[in-house]
Amino acid sequence: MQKTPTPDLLQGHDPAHTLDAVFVNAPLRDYADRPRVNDYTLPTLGMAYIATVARAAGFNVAVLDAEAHGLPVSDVVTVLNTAAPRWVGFNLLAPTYRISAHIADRLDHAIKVMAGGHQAKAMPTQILTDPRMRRCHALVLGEAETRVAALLDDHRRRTELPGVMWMDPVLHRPVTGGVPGSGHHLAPDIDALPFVDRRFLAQDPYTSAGRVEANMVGARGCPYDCSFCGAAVSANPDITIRTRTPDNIIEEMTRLWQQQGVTAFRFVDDLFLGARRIIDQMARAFTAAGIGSWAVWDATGRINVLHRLPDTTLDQLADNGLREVALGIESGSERILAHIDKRITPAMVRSVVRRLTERGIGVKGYFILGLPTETHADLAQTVDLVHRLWDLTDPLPGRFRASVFEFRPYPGTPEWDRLMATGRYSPEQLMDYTAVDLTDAGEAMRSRDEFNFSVNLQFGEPTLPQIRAALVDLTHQQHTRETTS
Ligand code: B12
Ligand code: SF4
Repeated sequence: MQKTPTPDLLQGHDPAHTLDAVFVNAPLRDYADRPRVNDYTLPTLGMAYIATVARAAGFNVAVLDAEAHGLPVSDVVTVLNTAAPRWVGFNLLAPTYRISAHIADRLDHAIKVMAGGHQAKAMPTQILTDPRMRRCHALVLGEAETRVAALLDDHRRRTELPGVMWMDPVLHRPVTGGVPGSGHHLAPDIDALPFVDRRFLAQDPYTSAGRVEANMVGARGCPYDCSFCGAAVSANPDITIRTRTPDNIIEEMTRLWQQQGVTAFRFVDDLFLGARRIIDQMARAFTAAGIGSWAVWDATGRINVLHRLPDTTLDQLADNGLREVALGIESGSERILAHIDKRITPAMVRSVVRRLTERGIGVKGYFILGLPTETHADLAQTVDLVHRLWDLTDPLPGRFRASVFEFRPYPGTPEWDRLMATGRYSPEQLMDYTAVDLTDAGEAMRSRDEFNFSVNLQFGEPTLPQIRAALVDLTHQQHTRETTS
């Protein structure tokens, strides 16, 4: 018998009082069709920030992470209609838009909808004119903490808020709010924001191999323009790049340690180790605070920036507890790296990976197969680079692990614009993300099943079966290395 979904799936609210809002992270696919096979996903920190600020402003709000709970879409609708909040908010990413719109369409009439996230920024008009989003009273472009709190207040008007859009009922076209002096909403002071209230998160802090771990956002925005990336600077002209002060970050880490026993942290933002000045500042502050004596941490970084760092700084980062750096390597082909504006070379990659792993710092390298214009030779060079990095790091104290994805276009990115300019595709084709079931290929593919989706178009020479065979092979080899070492 199927279980009735209960509002227990809602996180962080006060169940004794009426709900002002539920913020929903839609599932990547409908888990009624095929259950989720993975039991961990990174937390939705953006929505938790919004919920934290709304609570501080006096509202009773919850987060429903339908991806983390692996919920069927019909259960999400039932939970929301049963909870009957005044508002439901959606974090729209390109691949989760379709499911989010489907849920919004089935909400009770009394519930108002607001939405934000990358897709909101990339395609606002298409969203507001989508009949399934007819109850969308506010589409919030960009960082939304203070504007969401204002929207929940019935006395505040959306017309006052910059970057908030809705469908004008008289003009029948999208309009945008904002009055002089309201610009501060667009780039909240990230040191002044409260620390994320983790009661809004389904799986954070969490325990892994006996250690309590937590995810954090250390910075916002990225100055680079990698052609495939939703965080690319040209896709986010509204974002002011900011890093939290080292003191503010250290205070949150220390509190998590003292209150919840957290001793491992993962900075999930675009580019925590992305600029020399910030790295030097963080390293000095972490050393002064003795972070390395009780914590380990993982962060995103950039190869060209790390390449320019002196050995002494890398030594200091290792002493500070830096456990693993996530690096976008993407391709082993110099031509493809130039085409996607990555500003790195395979030689730089090898040197940075060696220098980090020599110091015991792990490296997680992200790769994309099937990028536009990729040739068979380019794909072979990527596969070869992964093997060379495994071989290079095998005798060294730090591990290298490869995480391989199939290319998917996202609206608003430079690659999307380039593909559209060819005249060969429609937006609907480029956004037709469908789950690809590679779980027959074993445990390695099951553990990352939710990330296997595709628009099923061939953008270079290798065919989709060839791309997926290479992806499965590399993922399988990576898994075998981890489980047998
Ligand atoms: C950590 C991360 C994840 C985590 C957590 C995702 C999550 N839902 O929060 C995991 C690993 C689970 C993940 C999964 C996926 N991710 Co991801 N992820 C990121 C990453 C690196 C950081 C996100 C983050 O925490 N930022 C910091 C916070 C403060 O910002 P934020 O999340 O954007 O939230 C702010 C605003 O967007 C807005 N907002 C957010 N939610 C809402 C809701 C409402 C109601 C409103 C009004 C506003 C609003 O206000 C927030 C606070 O200021 C970004 C890169 C980036 N720059 O965003 C990619 C990114 C967002 N991910 C992306 C994608 C595509 C995905 C996946 C679909 C799969 C994939 N990687 O290919 C899945 C989606 C699963 C899902 N349902 O969440 C793309 C989005 C591209 C696009 N145009 O849609 C990005 C930009 C990276 C990329 N590949 O280009 N991701
Ligand atoms: S891939 Fe990384 S460096 Fe490139 S634009 Fe995206 S976040 Fe920035």
